[in-house]
Amino acid sequence: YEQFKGIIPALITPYGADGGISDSVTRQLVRHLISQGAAGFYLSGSTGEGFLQSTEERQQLLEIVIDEVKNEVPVIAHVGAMDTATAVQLTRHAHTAGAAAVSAVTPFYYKHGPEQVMRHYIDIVEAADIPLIAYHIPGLTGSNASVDFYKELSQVDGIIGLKFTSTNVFEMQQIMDSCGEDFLVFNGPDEICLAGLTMGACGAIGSTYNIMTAPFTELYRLFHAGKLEEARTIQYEVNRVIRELLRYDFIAFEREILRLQGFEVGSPRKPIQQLTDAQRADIYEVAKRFSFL
Ligand code: SI3
Repeated sequence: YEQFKGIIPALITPYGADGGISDSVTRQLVRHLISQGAAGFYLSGSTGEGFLQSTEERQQLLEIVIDEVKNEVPVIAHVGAMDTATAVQLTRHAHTAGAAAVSAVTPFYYKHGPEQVMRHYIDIVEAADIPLIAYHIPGLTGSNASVDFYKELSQVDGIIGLKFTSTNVFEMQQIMDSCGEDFLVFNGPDEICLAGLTMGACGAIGSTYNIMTAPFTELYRLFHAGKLEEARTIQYEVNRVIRELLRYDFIAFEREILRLQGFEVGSPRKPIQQLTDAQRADIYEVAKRFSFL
């Protein structure tokens, strides 16, 4: 699974004037991000608003991106859902459409025990011949699976890794140590990308790589070249932008930056924050200050 490495944007989903997925802007954005160094794409995750989309839309987005990307970089389809049936349906589709892997958050809303969560993942991985990357994001799912749970999960055939979105780097390292070298762990929080790489993450999947692919790609390169101080300087720089971003809903903020850069990605779906004119003016100043324009 050598292909899964580097900086992978959790793609913002471009919406057109009719509110549906925009074929042309999706292609334009994906092309642009590849030119900036994107090492793959992660679709319909948290940033991609997967849970605010219909099953058909998630499938449509995947087909567009795969068609545009061809085999240049791997495309990972997030198929996570509250119910196993939807996740299984999306997995079968992702396999047919030619995705490199699927990924799924732990099922949320209802509180399931570890056996049920394990069964959910096994049902997904048995649905089609496509590798699965589990997705740990306790801040959003409310489900905090343990290191021992992931150790067991890593032994299931076809489950090749975990996207770890928590700033608990010790827990991340414990998962890596328990699951073995072949189990891929992706850093989730962009603000600690370098810390995650230092612990042993194979790459990073995140939201701000939609707007800062190039500096993060450089950080990744410097880290692998052993130039830690230079990599740290970049992490500090991007974190100044992330500090501004955190004053807003991250999706609303990133969409506005992309819009200012000429990508008409549309507004996020409600109930995600809809920006006022004053907020747009503020983000415009941030964009100028940090040379996005
Ligand atoms: O699935 C996804 O869209 C992600 O990759 C989410 C990603 O891990 C983001 N985390 C959260 C909680 O949304 C980060 O990229 C995050 O937006 C960023 O680090 C800024 O805090």
